[in-house]
Formats: sequence, C-alpha cells, structure tokens
Amino acid sequence: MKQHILVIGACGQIGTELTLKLRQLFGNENVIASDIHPGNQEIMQSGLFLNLDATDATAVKELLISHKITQVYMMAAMLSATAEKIPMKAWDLNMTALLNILELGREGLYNQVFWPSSIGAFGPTSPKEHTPQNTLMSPTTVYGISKYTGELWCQYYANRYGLDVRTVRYPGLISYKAQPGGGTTDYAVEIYFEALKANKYTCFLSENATLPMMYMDDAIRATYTLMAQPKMAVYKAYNIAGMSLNPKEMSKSIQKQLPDFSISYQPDFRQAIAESWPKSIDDSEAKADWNWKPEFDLDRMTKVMLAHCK
Ligand code: AKB
Repeated sequence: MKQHILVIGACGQIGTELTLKLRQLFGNENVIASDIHPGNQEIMQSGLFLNLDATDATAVKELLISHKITQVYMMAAMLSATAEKIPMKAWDLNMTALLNILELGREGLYNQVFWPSSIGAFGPTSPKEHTPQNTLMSPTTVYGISKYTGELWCQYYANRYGLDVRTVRYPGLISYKAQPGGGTTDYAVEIYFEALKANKYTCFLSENATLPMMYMDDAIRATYTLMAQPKMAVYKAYNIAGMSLNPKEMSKSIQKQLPDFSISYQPDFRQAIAESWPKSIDDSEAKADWNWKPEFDLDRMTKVMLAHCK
C-alpha cells in the first residue's frame, strides 16, 4: 500500500534524520514534515513542511484528514534535562501530544503510529547492566515518568482498540545533522563539535558515567525496520542496544584522531539523572522478533562524527 506519512516533531534531532530517510525510502512527496519550528535547509527544501503544534488535537486531526495520512511518527517531546526544570510543561507536552495521536488513531484517522520511548523509562531500581525489556521500571525523572506512562497508554490502545502502535526505547543518540536539545546524553554530541572547535571539552557528566548510546543511523534503521514488520500480536516497547559508553571512553576515541584533545569534568544536576538510568541494555527481544542488529561501534562513529561536524 502507498504510504502517506506524517512526521510530527520533524525538526528535532531524531525527526530531522528520520524525515530525510523516510523521504528517501517512500518519496519526498509522500512524507510531510511538521513541527512548531522550521527545520534545516534539507528538511525544508526536500518536501512539504507544515507548522503544527502537536498538542493541538484539532489541527493534528485536520492535517491527518486533509493529507489522507496512513502512517504517523509522533516525535515531539521534551527531553530529560529540560523536563526537570519545567516538569509540568514537560508532562503536558509529552502526554498531550501522545494522547492526541492515540485518540485520533482510535477514530481510524491513520493505520499505524510510531512513538518513541527511551532508556529514561527505567529507574534506579531497574537492573543496571543488560537491563531486560520487562523489569522493574520506577523512573525518577518527569521525562522517564512520561515515557513509562506513555508505554502503558500505547499498550492500552493496542489491547483495547487494536491500534497498531510501535515503540522502541532509544538510548542516547549521537548525530551531526541536527543538535539534540535538553537531554542528559547531549554531551555525547557536544563533545565532537567542541573537539573540532576548541580541541577541549568540559563535560557535565563524570568520567565514568556509562550510558547506553547509539549512532543515529542505527536508530533510524531500527525505527523504519520495526514499522515495516507485519502487525504484531502484542504491543512491546522494544529495548535496542548500540554501545555502552562513558565520557572517558569517548574522549579516548576522539584522541585517536585528535591526539591533543583534552577533557575535563564538571558534573551538574544531569549526573543524578544519568545515575538513575541503565548502563547497558538487553535487546534480545528486538533481535529475536525483527532481527535487530546495530552496525556502528565507538571508533567508527567517531570517524564519521569528526568528518561531518566540521
Ligand atoms: C535524554 O538524554 O533525555 C534523551 C534520552 C536518553 O532519551 N537523549
């Protein structure tokens, strides 16, 4: 079936690369980018962009109907560090945007929706190493609470209304086309830009703050591969793993290319968020159900990042 795709939150870090990839796969004319802010030149020039507030249910509904949308990627969200500063706004944005789109799915206004969860859905009582997909969650950040609650809502709409909703739990994502904004894992992008600009970086996490991370190409491939699977009998929020990294290991990888690069550490409030999250992720269900396999390791990613962040 020909897809008419809508990406909501298309100009953020993930939305930008996802939209460009979907346009490549399905045709520029079949993938609409929408956001409250315009995006980079590539997004704006490669296809239709529409200004859309994800919390405005009426506007989202009109767009779904007028463009006969079949598939939605609901990427609008506030990330963990910003969310801790304005918890009620974060809750409102993250939950309203999701619930609007789930309700419109229940009304039959599209066939399939992707909604991203995160390793932030886990909490300090979840196992730290090889954190299983199904385990004690109990997140302690408002972002994590919104992600875990969002997973439960997706499961509810899948079970009760048969909605075709799909989810992966993204690790920290590393990319160069669009900057992340307001996340705990943002250091892993900043470090490359600062390495090239100043040959040094002051990190807001401590040197041993190990977290699950992934290069963006792998995350985008996981996303469209999951969406291409036949409808699943049960909703699952899939763990996907790429690498487990800390700032010290990243700096060593950069030093292989830029031997004079130096790093210092000034951990701030984001350190506590990082400490509440897993260090590594067990993604055996994604491997078994849809052959998930990451392609990028740290040094390969560093080479690509340093070549492009210039
Ligand atoms: C964040 O740091 O908030 C995000 C995430 C891990 O979901 N990158």
